[in-house]
Amino acid sequence: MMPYKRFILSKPNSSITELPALGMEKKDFIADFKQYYIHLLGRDEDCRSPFYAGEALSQAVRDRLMERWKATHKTYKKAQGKRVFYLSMEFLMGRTLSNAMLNLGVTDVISQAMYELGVAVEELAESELDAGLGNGGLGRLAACFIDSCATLQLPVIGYGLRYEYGMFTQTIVNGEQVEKPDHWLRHGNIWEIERLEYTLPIKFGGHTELQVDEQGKQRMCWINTHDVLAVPYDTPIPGYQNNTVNTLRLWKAVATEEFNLDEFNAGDYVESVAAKITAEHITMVLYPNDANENGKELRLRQQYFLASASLQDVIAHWVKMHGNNFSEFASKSCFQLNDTHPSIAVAELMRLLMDIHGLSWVEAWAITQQTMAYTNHTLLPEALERWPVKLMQRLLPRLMEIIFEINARFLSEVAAHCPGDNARLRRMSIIEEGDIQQVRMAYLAIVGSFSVNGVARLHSSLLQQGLFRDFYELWPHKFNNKTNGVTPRRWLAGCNPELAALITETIGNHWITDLSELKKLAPYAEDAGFRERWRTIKRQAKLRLIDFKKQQHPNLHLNVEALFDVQVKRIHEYKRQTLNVLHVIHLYDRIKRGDANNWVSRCVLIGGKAAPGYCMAKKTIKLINNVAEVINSDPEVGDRLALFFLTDYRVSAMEKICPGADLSEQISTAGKEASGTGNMKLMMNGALTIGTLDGANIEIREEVGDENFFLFGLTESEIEARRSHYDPLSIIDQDDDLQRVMNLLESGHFNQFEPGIFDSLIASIKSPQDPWMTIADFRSFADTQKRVEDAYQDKDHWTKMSILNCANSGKFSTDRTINEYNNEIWKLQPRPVQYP
Ligand code: 26W
Repeated sequence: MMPYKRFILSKPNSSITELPALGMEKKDFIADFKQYYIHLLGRDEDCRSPFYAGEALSQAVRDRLMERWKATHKTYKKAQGKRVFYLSMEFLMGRTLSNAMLNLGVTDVISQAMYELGVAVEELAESELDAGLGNGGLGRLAACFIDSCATLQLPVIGYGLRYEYGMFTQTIVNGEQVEKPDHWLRHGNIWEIERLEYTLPIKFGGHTELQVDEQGKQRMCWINTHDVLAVPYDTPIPGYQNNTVNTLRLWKAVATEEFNLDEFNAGDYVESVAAKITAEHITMVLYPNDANENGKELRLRQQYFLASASLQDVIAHWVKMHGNNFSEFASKSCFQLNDTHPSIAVAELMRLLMDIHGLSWVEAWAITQQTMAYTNHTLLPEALERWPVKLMQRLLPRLMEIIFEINARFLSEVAAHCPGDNARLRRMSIIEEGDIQQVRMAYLAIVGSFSVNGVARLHSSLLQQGLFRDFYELWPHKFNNKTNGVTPRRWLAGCNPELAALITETIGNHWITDLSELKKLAPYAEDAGFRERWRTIKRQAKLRLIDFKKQQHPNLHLNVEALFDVQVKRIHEYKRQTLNVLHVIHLYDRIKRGDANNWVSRCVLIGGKAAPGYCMAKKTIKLINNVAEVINSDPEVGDRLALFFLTDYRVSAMEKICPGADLSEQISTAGKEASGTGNMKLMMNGALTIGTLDGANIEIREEVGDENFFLFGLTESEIEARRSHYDPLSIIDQDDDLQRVMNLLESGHFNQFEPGIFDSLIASIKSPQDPWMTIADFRSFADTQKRVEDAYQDKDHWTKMSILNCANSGKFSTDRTINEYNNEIWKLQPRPVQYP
């Protein structure tokens, strides 16, 4: 029997599936650990690698997850309630072991158990590779969301792709980024379970044909396709100490075993076996672009593969429970689309309901429009996905027909609403006309959904006034905001156990699942003893961050008393790492010209990956490294200023960085950063923000108060007003400090033996067309950095502000975000899980 054919036990016998609950005490973990280490893995005392001990421990932890996973499954099945399916091309999960221990509530028990065996649990946890199946904010948000869904006991399933290679590993060679493939599965992945029995076929290519079925009904058939199999791999997602374990289901592409040999003659045997490779390419690698759609065919294949596999899976489950009756499908399902990446799901759901399950267009469209919800994550026009009609016709002919029909019906609705407004029809059409006809995926998503949301208040309102204005005028009720968050389990309790312990000692432990409780810390900002403890913990975290940094730069000396100034995020012009560098050069120049009275030592840490094809972002990395080289090796600078590039920024790196940060740089051009979430992690761990009025910074400042936030820069409307007469050269002319900075840059001070390498970067910031207006914000940035230094000199006051930042970060828990999604969009009932 093919393993992917569903097998059913003739009469399910409960004795197969019932086991007594596993023990959760120290002795139980010691016994299980030994058994896995010795029997399963075959290791002994000669094996010194933390990896195998980590595997044995993970296995023991996984067993505990598994029992609760089954219990959760049964609970949801019994309830027969509504479910949500979170469709995302990215889930940036990071490491699993320590988070699983935290959420199971066994961190301390296991540390003690391992200690007795002479093993340091931290070392085991460190040996785990990151699951880097995402680019940045959007992927990490998906990971934080599913943590909160499980913690809130909501029946939500994450659907994504199981990339063989995740986000590339970044190395730096001669100051430049060099990408190395991330083969994260090379040692296996203990957290996943292959589910061959739920394998599904996915169609590509072929053509459509109208056929008449047995009942004489006409049905569109999509035939002569090249099919690829989608095999699901499930990962358990535990809630925080509540017995809920939800599912993240990731699809792997596998060639059909038949090789379609009948299509070929015997002479094509090798070619047909080789076709297997093409099929399996689909989930081979994550596209490392974070804000630039690049229209590659393989990417469209990935998107359809995710959408079709996930929808077929949901529908197969529905049919198993309800037969071919879809009358309650819409009231019991919701698909949340993480950006436009999975939005082909709108057309795929239509296809499955009509062509496979025999519903009419009207019935299928009603279901689609009641079940799809779309989240937008960016305002940058270059990030908006469009697919050539020609490509879609070739790859997904049936879907293209359906999209044309959706568009025709939609445009007649618009025409009825605004008779005679042809310009509007043209603007709103899902099909963009022009030399190359293209499908505008964001418009398809809006038309097909009942909810459209942005990810911070400013972002959502800019969507309504700008990018999606016509749609907002037509359907104002669809539009809403859901300000992002981060999970406090990973981003405070897990990554900063010392601070978490102090908080729990002070206000109890309810904050872990109700982050608004942190408000109770505010009065302690006035308590000198508490401040002292807070400072000590921050200092310890800074020392650990120095240690972490030493792994990359062994002969490095960092002053723990210095202000740790951190900017970690993808490298992009709109995020303005360049502005940060200009300021560092300015500080360097001040030291060199002897303007260093009352100096505040500063250590600037910048980290992030550049998309491999994004030249300007790569130049920015080179600039950071070159400036760092000059500054760090200048004896005159000493430990007053240091600049470091943090190589290979990723989830597990942020877990070490955010506890040790004093200052969080959130300096994007106003109106460009949809939300930001690194800003929230840093705030939660007591960093102060220097930031523009952009994305969630606005709400962060609102929560913490202007006096505890360093605001600078032009506002979104000022930026837009300035564009027509932006004159960076005259700004440079009128600012001595900036002029000196530009002179240093232009004279080749940082690239003495590499003439001209920064010319393009310099030209772009000096151009009146610079969309990011870096030069416009320099003065205000430098002045505000001066205020930061003055504030840092008053240690006590700084600590107060640090405490207040943490105390007022409660809003930025994804528990709050997910409650809003649930109350306003999903409307799920929590389903508590009893176990044992
Ligand atoms: C087409 C390729 C592509 C891939 C990813 C285009 C665009 C993206 C996303 C826009 C990348 C992303 O991560 N966006 C970020 O989403 C976060 C979560 O909502 C926000 O906090 C960030 O501001 C936003 O840049």
